[in-house]
Parts: sequence; structure tokens; C-alpha cells
Amino acid sequence: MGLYTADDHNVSNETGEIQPMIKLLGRADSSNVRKVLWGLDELGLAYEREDCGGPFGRVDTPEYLRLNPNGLVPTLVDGDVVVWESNTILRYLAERQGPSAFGGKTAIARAQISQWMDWQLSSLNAPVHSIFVQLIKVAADKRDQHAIDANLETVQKKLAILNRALPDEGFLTGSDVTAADVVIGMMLHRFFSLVAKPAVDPRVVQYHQRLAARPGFKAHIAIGKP
Ligand SMILES: N[C@@H](CCC(=O)N[C@@H](CS)C(=O)NCC(=O)O)C(=O)O
Repeated sequence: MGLYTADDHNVSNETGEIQPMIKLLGRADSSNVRKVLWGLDELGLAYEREDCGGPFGRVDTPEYLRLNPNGLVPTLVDGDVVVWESNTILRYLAERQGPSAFGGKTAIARAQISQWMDWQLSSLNAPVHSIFVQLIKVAADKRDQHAIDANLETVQKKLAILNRALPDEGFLTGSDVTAADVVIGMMLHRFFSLVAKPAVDPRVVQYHQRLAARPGFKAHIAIGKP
């Protein structure tokens, strides 16, 4: 089966306009695909997903590499628009139909959401990913306990920064769930799935629980995998 083309599966929106169906390329158990799937749910956007990456392969084909030169998932195809990098996909989706609370309705709101999204990628992702690789991908007798301990300490320091920014109620930047909550929520799910009883402030745990109550989290993040 070929990858998507611009005129696949057109659908009518509420105004009767014809819009191309959003296509998400990527396996449903990839953390970066799951962030986008949860975001699509929060935005109430219809989409189709096609398995690519991991055991499904296809990401190293010329056809896929034309869409995403990194050969990674996710890739979003929206008519003639192709976007890769999960956080950028979320920003695009949030603005696709005009400014949204999910992506920020003002320049200040967008900057606050964006800074935490960049923080997820630049500060939180690497140490969480390293713990994930050690505990899930590396055989027990080959694990680097020093790396696990060092990254655990780093994550705890990062989560202390998050803790200081969290309000008592609601979400990271206010009363609405935003793309920042989605990308950080995926990281919290992964971390709490991998590390039993980490030394983390209860406010971070409660924030994680508020995120875990979202239908999109239940559908795409809490899938029985870290
Ligand atoms: N920064 C990229 C990272 C993408 C990435 O590393 N994706 C992983 C899955 S989470 C991947 O494609 N791995 C190879 C594969 O699944 O075949 C993003 O956020 O989209």
C-alpha cells in the first residue's frame, strides 16, 4: 500500500466545505506519535493513522523519506501540507483552524505553551529516554546502573522545576489543557511507569493524575506501555 497522497479520503466539514482527512503516519506505541494522537483528541479533529516505524518499517523507503527526511515517526500529512517533529505537528494542529486554547490564543499564551514544549524536548526528554532505554531495551545483565541513577537524579531535578511552576489546580499554563500538558504528560506517564515511587513532589503526581483523567490520555498514553 502506498503512503498518502493529497487527495485521499476527502471529508466534508460542518460548513459543507471539502477538507482533506488528516493522516498521521506512525505506530501507535511511539511516544511521539502518542503525543500527537492525544492532541488530535483534545482538538476534536478526525484523522486516520497508518502504521509506520518499528516492526512496521516503511520509514526507510524513498516514498517515506520524501515526506520525512529523518525516517522517523510521526509524520503528519494534511492535504498538501506535510509536517514532522511531534511538537511542531501539535503547534500546527492547534492553529490549523485559528487560534485555540490548546495552542494559546494570544502571543503570550503561545509563548508560555511553547517554552514548556521546548523544555520537554530539550530538558526532560533525554534523561527520561535514557532510563527507558536502559530498563526496556537493554537486557537486565547489560544495564548501566550508573547511567540509570544519574538520569533519575536529573529527571527529579527537572521535575522540581516543573513543580515550582505548577498551579494548585488546572494545568501548567492555566485552566485549559494545552499542547504543553500533552507533551509533558507523555513524559510523566513514561517516568512513573518506569520508576516506582520516585522522589517527586505530590503536586507533580497530582498534576499527572489530572492529565491521566483526560479521555485522550486514557486512549493513547495509558496503553499498558511506558
Ligand atoms: N523529535 C522527533 C523524534 C522522533 C522519533 O525519535 N521517533 C521515534 C519513535 S518515538 C522513531 O521514529 N523511531 C524509529 C521507528 O519507530 O522506526 C519527534 O518528536 O517527532
